[in-house]
Amino acid sequence: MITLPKILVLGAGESGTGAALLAAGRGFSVFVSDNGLIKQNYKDQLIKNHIEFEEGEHGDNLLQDIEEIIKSPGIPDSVSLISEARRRRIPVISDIEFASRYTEAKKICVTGSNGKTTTTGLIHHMLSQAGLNAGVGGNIGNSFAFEVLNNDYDYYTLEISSFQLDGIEKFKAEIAILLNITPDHLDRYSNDFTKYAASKMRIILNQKKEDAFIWCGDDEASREIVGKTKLNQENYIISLREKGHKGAWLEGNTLVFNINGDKFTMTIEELALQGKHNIYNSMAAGVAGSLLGLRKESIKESLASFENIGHRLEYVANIHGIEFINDSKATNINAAWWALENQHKPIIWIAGGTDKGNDYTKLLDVVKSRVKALVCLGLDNTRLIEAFYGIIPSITEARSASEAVNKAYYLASNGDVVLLSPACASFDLFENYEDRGNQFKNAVNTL
Ligand code: UMA
Repeated sequence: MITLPKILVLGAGESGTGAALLAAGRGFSVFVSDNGLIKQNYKDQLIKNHIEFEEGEHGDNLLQDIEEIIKSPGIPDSVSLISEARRRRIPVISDIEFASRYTEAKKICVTGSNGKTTTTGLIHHMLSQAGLNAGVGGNIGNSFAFEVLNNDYDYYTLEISSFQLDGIEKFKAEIAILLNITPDHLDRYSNDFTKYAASKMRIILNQKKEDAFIWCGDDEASREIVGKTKLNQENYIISLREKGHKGAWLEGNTLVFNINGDKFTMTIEELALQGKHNIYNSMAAGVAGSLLGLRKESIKESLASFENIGHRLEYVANIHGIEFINDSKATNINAAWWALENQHKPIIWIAGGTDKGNDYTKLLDVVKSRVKALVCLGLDNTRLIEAFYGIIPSITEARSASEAVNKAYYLASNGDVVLLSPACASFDLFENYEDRGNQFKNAVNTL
């Protein structure tokens, strides 16, 4: 009998638990170590799958007999266990590296400091609309490991963070997208922007001639690092300033896609997602769709129909460093959980409305870790206040969208996000969720 190597999984969150389950399912002997308390839903899955774990510490002798470590992306390289593993030459990989070994699917991988969630969603929408057997995950939603464990897709659109890219060896994106690079997470990169940029650039690692790299020619930092890199693969530029290259550009109000001699156009008014940043996101998605051989009409329809999910994690504005997001369509607990989970900045949360018997305890973990203030936007906010009293440091009430926006703006600081994600229906104060979302957007735009 072949004995498979023993794997140590560090961290038992979304990525670690997914990787542990996948590894165990493939016959590896797995041990999971988390130096914090493991969330109940992940712990339940480890127990159910008979995977050994420890929590509250990374114990002694953890590295004994270990042949590979799968490190969760949130764990910095500086922890002593990782330094020791490197000294002993034990490979340390990320969950996306591990998961990629167990799927033949084509991977469309999106990275960048801003816009990756939207672009990932847009591409996934496009692939699904075209009838492809396609999944989505990575830095949003389910980890790639969980996806590979539970599904058998032909295509994956993956949002990928720099932390995940730091732990790849053979992982390859068939289509790699780099949207932009602006300073973020610099604490993990010795406050050195060039190190962070180099990490983002690993999105093209292992790409071959037949693979594609889509990047933004208008982004200075991307230009600089791409300029210093020898590209083996085809590269496609998205730009609002330059024209005539392979990729996409703007002529007046018309987007021109030019992929290997094949051209098609659509106006920016037709795009579902408005705003300059969304032109880049739509360009990147359209180029990717075209490279995958989707019909032009299908690509255009998808870029136009993505508005079906308007009021769903819709970016509204950035005012004095405070981002405003309209997620009015989140009328239940699950939707609000998703929205809260996907914010990476401190949240001023606007929630409430017609409560449909919500079980707010399901939000406690994510709220505790991310929400700094709650603005209750409903006629009767009693249940919401009871659920989060003593948990969220600041709770206040509002009876209109503009009052809620003004109060949230007052509570927010530079670097925060104001998120309208109500977890409740809108009928107490608004006609419907669209009306609530529109009133929210109007109030933000008049700040
Ligand atoms: N832990 C240890 N040892 C340590 C430090 C932490 O065991 O020294 C444990 C914690 O106690 C915790 C676990 O590690 O239980 C958490 O690991 P993690 O922080 O990597 O979180 P996951 O739940 O595995 O989520 C990660 C990504 N998180 C980070 O990169 C911080 C998720 O991106 C991603 O969706 C998920 O994997 C699936 O791939 C989140 C994120 O904030 C949304 N990403 C950053 C961003 O987008 O800006 C990069």
